[in-house]
Amino acid sequence: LVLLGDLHRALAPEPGSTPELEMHYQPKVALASGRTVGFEALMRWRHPTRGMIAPTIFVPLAEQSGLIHDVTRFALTECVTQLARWRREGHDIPVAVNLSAHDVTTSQVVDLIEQLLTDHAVPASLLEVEITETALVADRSRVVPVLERLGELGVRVAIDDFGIGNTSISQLRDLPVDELKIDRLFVSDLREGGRDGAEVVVQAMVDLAHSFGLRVVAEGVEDEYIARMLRGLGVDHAQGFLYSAAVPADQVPEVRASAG
Ligand code: G
Ligand code: G
Ligand code: MN
Ligand code: NA
Repeated sequence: LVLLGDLHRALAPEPGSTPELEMHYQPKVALASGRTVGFEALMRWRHPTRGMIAPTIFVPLAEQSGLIHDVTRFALTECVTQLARWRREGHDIPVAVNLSAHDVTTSQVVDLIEQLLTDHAVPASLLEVEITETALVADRSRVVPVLERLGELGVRVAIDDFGIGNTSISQLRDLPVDELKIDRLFVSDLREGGRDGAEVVVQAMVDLAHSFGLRVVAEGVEDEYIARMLRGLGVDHAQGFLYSAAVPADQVPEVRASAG
């Protein structure tokens, strides 16, 4: 209850007060070249007395209380503003924003995205959204038209945390998405001495995704051994502590230098 009021305050800060919410950026790296090809934006809450509060705590709280649309608005506004700033500095590099299941059952979020891109003169091709597999299939008849509108705008859509939901192959085929992000559970199974058959599972996901024309991203890549395996399995992009954790925007140039 205390947290809910606090989240409200964090989302609508008094002018001149220290901002509590902030987006951090984790690089996505092309496995073939080792180059940074984009970023995933992850929200951070620096609470004045409780310290850092993880999104796994406050996002569900926001979803239950109806504040999620304000959380999403904050994330999208910050990211589009940052995209515009990077563009001015000569870097056209895509950023992916996580959307909640609650965001994608109506097209309001598409209107917001369209408005932000127009206001900041940012091309839609630089913005991507990530939606969990579970959210995508839970309310398909309402979600699919929203995804189609995003596609018409030119915003790319990724299926997040893929593999832990129960999407059938035909459901996957019919989703208007561009990218599939393999959940880090399957990625960590690939570690040296990891789970038997882990490679076969990831290979099947890669082949399925590629046969539908989707790009494949592996999440939670923590060591070079796993990165090598993923490269061999044909995974396109990777994200994880091997490359960098999520960092504030002003630390991103260093990230790019070390990854490039
Ligand atoms: O970076 P991290 O461990 O803190 O993220 C934990 C979870 O919180 C991830 O599943 C991520 O998708 C989610 N998350 C992070 N930032 C946002 C955000 O801006 N919006 C939403 N809806 N979820 C987010
Ligand atoms: O669910 P989603 O993919 O949106 O969230 C990404 C989450 O994974 C964030 O909490 C982020 O901090 C975390 N993360 C990023 N890289 C790694 C990694 O290499 N290992 C682990 N264990 N977590 C990671
Ligand atoms: Mn994500
Ligand atoms: Na994920």
